[in-house]
Amino acid sequence: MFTALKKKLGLLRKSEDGEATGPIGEQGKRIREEKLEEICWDLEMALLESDVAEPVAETIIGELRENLRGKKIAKGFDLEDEIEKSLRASVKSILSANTMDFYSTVTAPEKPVVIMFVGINGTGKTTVIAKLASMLKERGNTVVIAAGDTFRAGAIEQLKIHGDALDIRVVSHEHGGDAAAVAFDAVEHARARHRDFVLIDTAGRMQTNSNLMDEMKKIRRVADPRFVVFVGDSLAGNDMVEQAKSFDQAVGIDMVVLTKIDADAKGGSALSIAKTVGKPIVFLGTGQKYGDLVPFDPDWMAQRLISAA
Ligand SMILES: Nc1nc2c(ncn2[C@@H]2O[C@H](COP(=O)(O)OP(=O)(O)OP(=O)(O)O)[C@@H](O)[C@H]2O)c(=O)[nH]1
Ligand SMILES: [Mg+2]
Repeated sequence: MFTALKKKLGLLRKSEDGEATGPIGEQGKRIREEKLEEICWDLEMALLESDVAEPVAETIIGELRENLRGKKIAKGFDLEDEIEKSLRASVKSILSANTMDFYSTVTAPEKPVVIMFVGINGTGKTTVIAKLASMLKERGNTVVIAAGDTFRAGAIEQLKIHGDALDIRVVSHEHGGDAAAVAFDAVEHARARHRDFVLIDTAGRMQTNSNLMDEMKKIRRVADPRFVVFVGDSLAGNDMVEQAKSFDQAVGIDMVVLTKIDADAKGGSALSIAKTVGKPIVFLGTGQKYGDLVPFDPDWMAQRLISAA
């Protein structure tokens, strides 16, 4: 991840001996001001290339500038190490600002706990629901899934395949039916049978499509979920921030799952979401199998973003 940043850091190491861009400064002194600015500029560009939103990149580089400015070039001073340390600390602090333990948050005495999943098309909502249903079941919970995507051809079938594989009840109506009614039925079904959780799947929709956004609001009104989870595709980069904000405005999101982390070479979306949307990231999707859903860990993510630079 952060491929562009890693490349820049690699180039810096080469230029530390002064070949390409001039030396960083004399031993015992501080880093030359022009050199410091050049480094900060380069790294800020690299962060932006890695899908880090502008204000977030500015914060990180601002902290780096302050840290480097105070450093004396002692014997054995390793600029790249200093930069890495500073970047990792900034990234970790951003990622740690708003965390939430999913299981302790969603565990409630009143059953069922209803959780609705929203997001634009193809981000991985249905897959996340299947993964989560599998996890909850493994933890001894009972789960009902609502096939609330009555819009896309094949969506109900897709969920039923998961339901069969996991031996979990999927409540569905016919294709084209009223999604809110499906969600309502699933909640009633779960209530009557004292099930622990209802996971409501919804159709993917662009945040700009007001009809579909209204339909989503209706599902929320009718099913009255305890939590709304925004599922974002990490490959969408900064677009995801806008999506999350729009969905939050429309239905109020409580938490975020970031998917396709395994395919994302840039990695900035986690930072951008954590800093600008203000909702905790609870899980990362790291593949297509049921087990590929890991609780979000700021340390792990900071390490993955910055190390091996
Ligand atoms: N590599 C990878 N692929 C994923 C991940 N999560 C989901 N996918 C894949 O992304 C594609 C879309 O996933 P879905 O779960 O159908 O997405 P959706 O948001 O329900 O899509 P719509 O209902 O059409 O809006 C599928 O091919 C999934 O296997 C992930 O974490 N990593
Ligand atoms: Mg789906």
